[in-house]
Amino acid sequence: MFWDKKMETLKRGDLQELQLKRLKKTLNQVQKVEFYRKLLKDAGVKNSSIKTLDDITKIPFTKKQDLRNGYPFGFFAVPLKDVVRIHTTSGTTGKPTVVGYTRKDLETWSDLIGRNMTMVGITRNDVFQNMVNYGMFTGGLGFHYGAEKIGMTVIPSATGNTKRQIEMINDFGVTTIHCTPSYAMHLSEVAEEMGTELKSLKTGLFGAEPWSESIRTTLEKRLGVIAYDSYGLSELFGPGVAFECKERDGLHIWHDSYLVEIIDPETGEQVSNGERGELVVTPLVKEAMPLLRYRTGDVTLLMEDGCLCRRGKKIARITGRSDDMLVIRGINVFPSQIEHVLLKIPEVGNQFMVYIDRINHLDEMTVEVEINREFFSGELSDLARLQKKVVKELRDTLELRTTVRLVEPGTLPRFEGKAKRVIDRRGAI
Ligand code: DLL
Repeated sequence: MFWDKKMETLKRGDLQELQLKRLKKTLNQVQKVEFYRKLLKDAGVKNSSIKTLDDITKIPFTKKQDLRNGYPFGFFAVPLKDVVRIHTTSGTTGKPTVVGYTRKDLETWSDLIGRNMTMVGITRNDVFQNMVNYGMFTGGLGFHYGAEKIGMTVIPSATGNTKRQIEMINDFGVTTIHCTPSYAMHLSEVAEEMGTELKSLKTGLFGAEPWSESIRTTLEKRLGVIAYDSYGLSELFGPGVAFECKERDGLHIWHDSYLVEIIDPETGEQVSNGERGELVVTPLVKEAMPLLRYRTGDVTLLMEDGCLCRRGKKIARITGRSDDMLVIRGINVFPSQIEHVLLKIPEVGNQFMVYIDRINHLDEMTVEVEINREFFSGELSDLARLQKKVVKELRDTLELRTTVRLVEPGTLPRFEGKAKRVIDRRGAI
């Protein structure tokens, strides 16, 4: 029911025609936003300037910082009364990035997720446990409504209480799970400790953070699932932007809904075919918050045409980011956020280091920070209190549990050039 065969197997010429038509519509829609009216005017781009898809390079990029500057609703192209849902994306200093959806956007988004799931053979006969955060994170409600649209039996279990999650999988005969790959690893270990086999499971949908082929092999073996990679970002609705098909060799990006470019992050020029670079996307079907040439910060490449499933363009797995954003257990973190939190606590200095490790398959973040003797006696009980305070402040801002180590003043590295305060020891993906 959800295989949109016509859209997904469009011939090149027909696809380009559709994309151009939708790009022009998007160009009209964005002009309801002051930022875009100015951006286009300054760049001398008029509606008539876009005659072919290649003309898109005349339009300047939109960056995450632009969206931040528009906080909260500066990028909405419809009146607030027509916005029926808001999500926010973590990973910014101070205020988050806000994304909005009209009723039609929610339909479009659910359809895309429905298409993803159908592509890998999931049907209304499947029982689906959605083990991700159901709050402002787009992974929860996004997958929930996509799954309901197909008619699956949906269990909105959200995160936490892993033993209970495992019991539900067994008791309800769950066939399909969705979570971050790190949580899936944890789940598999807890199941092993409990000495239980997750016999009903068939399919695992994993995403929201980078993961590797070796993790896939381990997850498939331990959980007894076929594991698929799911990619998306809040600014482009959320999950559902690109997804693996049964071949599991690259992710199909829904080319009728997203116009894709790969650029050199330094020069902003498009790279040659097959070369790695930053993914830039112009969504073609968004109503509440249309965007032009959005720089995702994610590094990938466009793969050769010709997947066995006959669906169109694929991108390779995301191998990293071109900016300094970290994705830790699916949560986006900018080092500047950590700095921001520490600067507000006078008992610690402004020298800090961040270490990211993968321990038992889960990302762990450790923050080392120098104490400030001026404000702080150094009593042991005070140290313990201060340590707890820093953990709490970091958790409140980042929504992430961290380990905090307080160290003597003057012991952390100082930098002559660009500071390198983040050491990511998770290894190459
Ligand atoms: O992570 C949306 C999502 C939810 C995708 C559930 C898949 C599953 P944000 O919180 O806005 O949205 O974070 C988006 O996460 O720019 C990537 O850097 C990273 N990311 C998402 N999916 C993948 C993936 C959701 N499959 C940011 N592989 C993106 C690697 C991913 N990185």
